[in-house]
Amino acid sequence: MLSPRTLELFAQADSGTLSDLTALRDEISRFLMRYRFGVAEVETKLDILREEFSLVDGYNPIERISCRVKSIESVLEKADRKGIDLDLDAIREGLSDIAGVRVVCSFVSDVYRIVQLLTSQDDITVLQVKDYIAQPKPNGYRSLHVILEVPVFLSGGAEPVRVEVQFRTIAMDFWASLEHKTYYKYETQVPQHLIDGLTDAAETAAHLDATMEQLHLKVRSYRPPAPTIAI
Ligand code: 0O2
Repeated sequence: MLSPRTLELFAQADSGTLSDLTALRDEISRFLMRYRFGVAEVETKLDILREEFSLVDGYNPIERISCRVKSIESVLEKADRKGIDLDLDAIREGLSDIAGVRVVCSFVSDVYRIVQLLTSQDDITVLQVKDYIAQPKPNGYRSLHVILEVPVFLSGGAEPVRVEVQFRTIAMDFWASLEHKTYYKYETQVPQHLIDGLTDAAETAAHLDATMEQLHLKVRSYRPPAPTIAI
């Protein structure tokens, strides 16, 4: 739905301006389309791993996968904030999180296993790894971020597309979503007691992850005793 202001601008524009706007719209659509395809490629790879694990292992290490491509408004806002030229080539080079995939795993060991299985695939190029699980941020944020390139096969040939994949456990995801909501609500003026509370909660979540993993290993290695036969 176009806003009244946009409709007014359209009414005032001459035919040259209108065709420039149409060309710009098409260019932006093509720009974002590649990222949608890149996300779909990564999601398919993760779905295949998830399904194979469920069938072969009877155990699913991936709890959920979510994907998003930033809106053009948010791409332009971030490029502007980072001092990147508002030119699509410069933005493609300068921003690594236009396409994003988030993978939530049950346990920390699953995170590393899935990262390894995904990033060792032949057509994936890893550009950067930030391991905030091994080295959490000072506020307690934990996740493992991989910036990778995946080829997207278009009519003109293969094109590498950059995708940021965030891997975390359920507990890390729970924490990150509350922390994000807190900052959104207080708009950076978060009271110190809430900041401290979140940092403590991140430690509690990490402790829960470790305890749950130990219990999970015990349950997986448990073999029920053979039934005794009464004579
Ligand atoms: P959104 O809307 O989730 O995409 P960058 O700002 O990405 O250019 P930076 O800060 O070095 O560079 O990237 P980093 O550390 O890899 O973090 C990028 C993303 O990780 C963020 O994206 C968040 O999604 C997540 N993240 C990082 N730190 C925190 C944190 O302290 N709390 C929470 N809740 N999430 C975090 P965006 O662009 O901020 O947002």
